[in-house]
Order: sequence, then structure tokens, then C-alpha cells
Amino acid sequence: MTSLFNPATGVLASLDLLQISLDDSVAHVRLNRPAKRNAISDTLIQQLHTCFINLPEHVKAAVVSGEGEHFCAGLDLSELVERDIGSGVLHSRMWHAAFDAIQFGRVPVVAVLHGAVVGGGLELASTCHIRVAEASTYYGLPEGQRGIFVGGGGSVRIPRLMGVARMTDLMLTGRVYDANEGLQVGLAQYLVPDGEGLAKGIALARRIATNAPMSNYAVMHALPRIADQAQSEGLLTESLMAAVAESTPDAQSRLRAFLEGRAGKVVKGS
Ligand code: 1HE
Repeated sequence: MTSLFNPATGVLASLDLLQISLDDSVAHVRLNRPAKRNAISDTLIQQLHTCFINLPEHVKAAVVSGEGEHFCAGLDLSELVERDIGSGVLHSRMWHAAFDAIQFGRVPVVAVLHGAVVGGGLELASTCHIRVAEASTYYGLPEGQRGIFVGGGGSVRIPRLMGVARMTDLMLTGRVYDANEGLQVGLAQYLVPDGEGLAKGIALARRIATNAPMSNYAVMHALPRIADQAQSEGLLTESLMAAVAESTPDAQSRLRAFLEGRAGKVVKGS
């Protein structure tokens, strides 16, 4: 973490399973349960929810990472024993609510992955908007071996990244993808050497934070919904969203800046 980040205060500081720090525009949210490989307990999922609905107004993008040797070992299996049907549904819905607060929240989120990204850990990663993987990253869905199913939105979000056939393969056979395979199938967008993920994630988040908020909103909220719509509805949604974004003062001043030669051009390799 760079020295420009300061520990969060207020409600964010009270979340003991997360380590949250902030700079001018970016929040860094670190899963902080390394002794349990950042396994997601009920408390941790609730703290993630609380965190993302309470990000301060000045935060325009966020980074999620994991403390210790692994990003996240998934659901805390010790809490699953002897759960009945009713509480099982509510438990899964609690994850959905928390992850919706991330995917359809106010700010884009970059996940920085390393080590195990398995089960609910992959569900969390797939909830974020961009994934940066370090070379040590590996991906698995061991739910099949544990006798359970995904319950944190994985069946909805993971196939949208890598396809139903690949998810079926991972779940039925226990296959594990390494960092290179994860990049190839679309689980990550960036692959970096070990130890360089956080710097890359923060650099991406800082860049995202400079975009017009309504453009970021459209990407986060309209794009995945348009992908779910039939072509005709999708095209209409796109037109409505485009008109909203174009009409903001932000868009007007950015367009004028380009036309007057005051804005950056699109350059190779950026
Ligand atoms: C855990 C968990 C966990 C570790 N729940 N306690 N997820 C899994 O099936 C993955 C299970 N975990 C593992 O395969 C391994 O722990 C790891 C590959 C992630 C890491 O291995 P390692 O050797 O570094 O650590 P470890 O010695 O296995 O674990 C250290 C401690 O963390 C140990 O506890 P301790 O008290 O004996 O020290 C482990 O029991 C504990 N631990 N992972 C509870 N997952 C919404 S539905 C989502 C469904 C799922 O996510 S299913 C997939 C669950």
C-alpha cells in the first residue's frame, strides 16, 4: 500500500475483519482474516456489505485484496454445518445483498487476486468489475467436493465471465485453473508478477476515479443489464443511458476540452 492511504475512520474503522484505508479518491478494502485464509463468515459478509454502502462521498473507485497467502478460501465451512433449508436460503440471500452492493454500488471495484481464489472467493472476485491476478493465483470451485452448490451469485456471475461449460467442468471435476488459464478464460483481465498486484490495482482504480461519474455508473449499472436483455430492449436501454450520460455538465465540458485540444488523445499502450 502506498503511503498516501490513511486508515478509515467511523463505521468503516469498526469492521474488524476488514482493513480499510483511503486516499483522495480510492478505498482499499483488504479481507483481514488470514488465519482462516480469509474464509467468508457471516460476520465478514455483513462487514463487506456495511463497507460498500458506507464508502465516503470522495471515494470514486475501490480495490479489494486479501491479507496473507491467499485472496479468499470461500465460504467459512465451519458455519455451514447443521443449517436448515430456511436459513440456507436466507444465508445465500445475505451474500447476494452484499455482493449486489459491490457490483451495483456507487463505485467501480478492482479485485487484486493472489493464491487461492476458490468457491465464494471466486464469487467475490466475479462480483468486482475488474480483476488483477498475481502469478500465484489459482481458481477453483470445490463446492462439488463439499456436497454443496454455489450460493453467492456464482452461478449467475461466473458463467458471464468464462461460460457455463467451463464452470461446469470446474464444479464437476474439481479442476483448478492457474493464473495463466484464468487470464485466458476471462477470469482476470490483468496478470502481473507476484507482489505487484496491489500497485497495479491501485493504479487502475485511480485512473477509473478520474472518469465522469455518470460514465462509470453507466458501465457498472447499464452494461451488465443490457447484456441480459434481448437485442431490442438492449438497444433502447443503451440509447436512454447514452442520452443521460451525454447530457451531464461533466460530459459537455470533457467534450469541449477535447475539441479545443485540451484533452488527451487515445494512445497505444495506455
Ligand atoms: C477454513 C476454510 C474455509 C481454510 N472455511 N475454515 N472452500 C473450500 O473448500 C476451500 C477450503 N480451504 C482450502 O482448500 C485451503 O484451506 C486453502 C487452499 C484455501 C489454503 O490452504 P493452506 O494450507 O494455506 O491453509 P489450511 O491449513 O488449509 O487452513 C488454515 C486454517 O484456515 C485452518 O484452520 P485451523 O483452525 O486448523 O488453523 C482451516 O480449517 C481454515 N480454513 N479454508 C473454514 N473455507 C456462498 S456459497 C460458497 C460456497 C463455497 O465457498 S464452497 C468452497 C469452500
